[in-house]
Amino acid sequence: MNQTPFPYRLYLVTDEALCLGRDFFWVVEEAIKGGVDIVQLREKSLSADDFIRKAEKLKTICDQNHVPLIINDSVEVAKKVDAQGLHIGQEDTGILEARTLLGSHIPMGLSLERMEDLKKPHSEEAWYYGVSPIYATPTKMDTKTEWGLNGLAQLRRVTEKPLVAIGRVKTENAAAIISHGADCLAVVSGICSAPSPAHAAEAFRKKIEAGLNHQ
Ligand code: TZP
Ligand code: MG
Repeated sequence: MNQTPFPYRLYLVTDEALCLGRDFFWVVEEAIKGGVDIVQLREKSLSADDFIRKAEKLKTICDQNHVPLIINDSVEVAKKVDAQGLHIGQEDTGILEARTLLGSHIPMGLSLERMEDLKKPHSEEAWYYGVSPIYATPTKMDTKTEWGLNGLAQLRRVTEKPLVAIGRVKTENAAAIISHGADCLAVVSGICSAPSPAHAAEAFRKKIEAGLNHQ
């Protein structure tokens, strides 16, 4: 079982297309200034070389700000840039295979789409679970299920792993998601597309505090 601590509360999952034409790295730095404490680089259409270049630059920024950088899906990129973690979904490289390629020092987040995913081989090796999606979202159109608050609360009862909720997480529902058992909120559009990513992150942090007070 992975024992790497997970003290993070606000997880920025990046999508440059949702940054409204603003500089991608500026958006991430503003978000960190506002309270994002972990960042995931999620790229679906870049070439391997461009993905690595972007990851290297982002790693420098994250290192300067003492925030871990997690790479979505790509074992190769995570290895190349010495990322602090890898995030994998149910359809991606398995945890054991990723570990063989990366080494066991790189912790891995795993998306759970339904309760049964918990029983799949090696799911207990994950560093944290992505509760995916908590709500359906236009940012990711290929999801088939939704956990909702009740599903999240049920999951909370059966695992002590850190739970990271993702999918239409907004300041309006943030406190409720935390009070139903999430440890951390993962946000794409709510920060990337906000008029001020820094102010948006600050607002999320306040809601997270409120939610923790009602857990
Ligand atoms: N995985 C499940 S939902 C999602 C991902 C990457 C996208 C969440 O985006 P948003 O804009 O925060 O709803
Ligand atoms: Mg994936």
